[in-house]
Amino acid sequence: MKQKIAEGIRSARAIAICSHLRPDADSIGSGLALLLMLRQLGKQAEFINADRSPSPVNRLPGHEHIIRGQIRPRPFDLVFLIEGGGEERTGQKDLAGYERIIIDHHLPSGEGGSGLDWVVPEAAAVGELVYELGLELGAEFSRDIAFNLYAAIASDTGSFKYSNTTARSLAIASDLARRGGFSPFEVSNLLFNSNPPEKIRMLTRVLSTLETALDGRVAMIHFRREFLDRLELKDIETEDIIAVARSIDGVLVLLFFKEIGENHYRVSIRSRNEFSARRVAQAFQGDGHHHAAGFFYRGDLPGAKKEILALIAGQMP
Ligand SMILES: [Mn+2]
Repeated sequence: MKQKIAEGIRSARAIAICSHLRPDADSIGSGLALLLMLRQLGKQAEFINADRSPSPVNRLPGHEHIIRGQIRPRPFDLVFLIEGGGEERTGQKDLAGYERIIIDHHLPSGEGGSGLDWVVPEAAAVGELVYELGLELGAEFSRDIAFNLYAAIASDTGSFKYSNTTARSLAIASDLARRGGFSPFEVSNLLFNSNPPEKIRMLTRVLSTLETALDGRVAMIHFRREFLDRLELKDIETEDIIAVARSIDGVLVLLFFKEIGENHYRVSIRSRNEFSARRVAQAFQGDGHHHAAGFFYRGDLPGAKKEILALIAGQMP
């Protein structure tokens, strides 16, 4: 597949890249690395995103190249969709008529781009796939390209700690650090040691909602919109809050409820071992990976907890 994508790139002149809404370090880092590779090849390439990047993702090298808005009506021969296609995922209102290629490591959820979609669920991050594509294209891994790809992988693996980390992830990361001439700590420092104080205040509020259920095998935390009221934060990046709550010994499932409207929640599920977060999410029309998935829930919080816990209880080993 990557050979075919490389051919597609070689024969295109103008190429757009777009990531998903609420972009993370994998989608932005991978997209920026691809952008820089395409420009290196002399392509007229643009990275166009509907959503603003949260901090610290907006400090990745080259981030200033990203244009906010819609791809339509600009002319492009090829559009890369990083981590999923479809309007709901990308925020792009009109992609029909463009030649599209999805590069993703989530199982496809229906909205394909073209016959050239490249989806590898075994990859820890899209950063690993863009690295492979870079080798195929014969790209020169400049410092910024390598740094962005390393950041993409480091972020999606929680600094190479999560269950998705493979020997391949480590080998790629090592090669990137060597080619890019940066120290891994520079990336860790940017991604993990750059929290504003407000973020830590938010963390204490969310963690104070901690509850456990089903004999300590399920942990639940929630975020209320009013938590933001006295803080200057516009939105929160939740992955590290989730990581703290799911680190509790004996917890197999973590549920994070984020209030996004009146009686409307985005529910993130994280699981360990055999327990499938994805199966729970699918029962509520959501999707994701085996250990990380999510869905939207309409209704009040006590009702949501009751309904979801009943389902989880039925799936516990
Ligand atoms: Mn990812």
